[in-house]
Amino acid sequence: MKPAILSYGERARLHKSPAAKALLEVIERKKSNLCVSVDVTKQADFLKVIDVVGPYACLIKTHVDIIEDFDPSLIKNLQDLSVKHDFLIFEDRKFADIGNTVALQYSSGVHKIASWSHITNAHPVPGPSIITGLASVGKPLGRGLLLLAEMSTKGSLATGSYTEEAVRMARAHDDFVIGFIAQRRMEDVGLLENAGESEEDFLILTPGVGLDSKGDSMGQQYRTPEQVVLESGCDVIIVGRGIYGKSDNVDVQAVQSQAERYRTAGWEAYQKRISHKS
Ligand code: S5P
Repeated sequence: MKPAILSYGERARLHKSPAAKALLEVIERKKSNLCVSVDVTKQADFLKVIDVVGPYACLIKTHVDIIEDFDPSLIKNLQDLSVKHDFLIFEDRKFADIGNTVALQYSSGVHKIASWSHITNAHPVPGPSIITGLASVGKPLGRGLLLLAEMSTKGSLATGSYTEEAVRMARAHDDFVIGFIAQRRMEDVGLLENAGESEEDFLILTPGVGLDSKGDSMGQQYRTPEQVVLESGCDVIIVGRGIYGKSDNVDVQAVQSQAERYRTAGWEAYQKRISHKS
């Protein structure tokens, strides 16, 4: 059965990846398919936003390298919030180098991403060796990888045969790749005719989501949760500025009400999707 017509809970029971299973379970438990992208540059703002949005999110997406006053205590505080509010952590590192280098970037350096991030992502541009490099570090820890099969930006080059190759790479490494950053479902992408019904269940996490704006001045393009989850069949909406607003002036009340609003919009779109198709 196609994942888009199954509930998150049913998919959690069927999934063999521990990271995908954990994400699907938290989505079902919290009735939230909202991932909040917390792209702020000060530790205090970062932790404040996460503490406010945590109850509404299944996943918190980080860019740890933009934190100006980073020190290792931040990771401990982030992990404590992840337990307090029951969400998973996704470091949006967008690895893009040879296997040996990405393995080092993932395991080592200041940030030691693999030690705390349940999910991370990579560009497929180097070919399958990027997956084997990252898997050598992440698989023993039960982590999961998303491949960037498409991007939300105007003029993205991740289209056509590039997207198809990303999907083929994921299929060949589905013991570590749990899904895609993409704008739509990928089940039919790159399949030969007569390939038959596939059993695969790749999660689709989708950025470029906004209820009040169509984009920004730097090429970002937004669609609504309904377009993303109901019309395009995606699983998780990724929302950044639509929720936290201006990063230099965090308004706790506003952040909380936006998180609630996006969570409701994402969940209602999912409920419509599974009731339409069953
Ligand atoms: O195609 C993409 C892939 C990603 S991961 N487009 C994106 O916007 N992202 C990320 O999602 C981006 O790096 C940012 O952290 C977030 C979108 O932020 P927003 O403020 O535009 O919602």
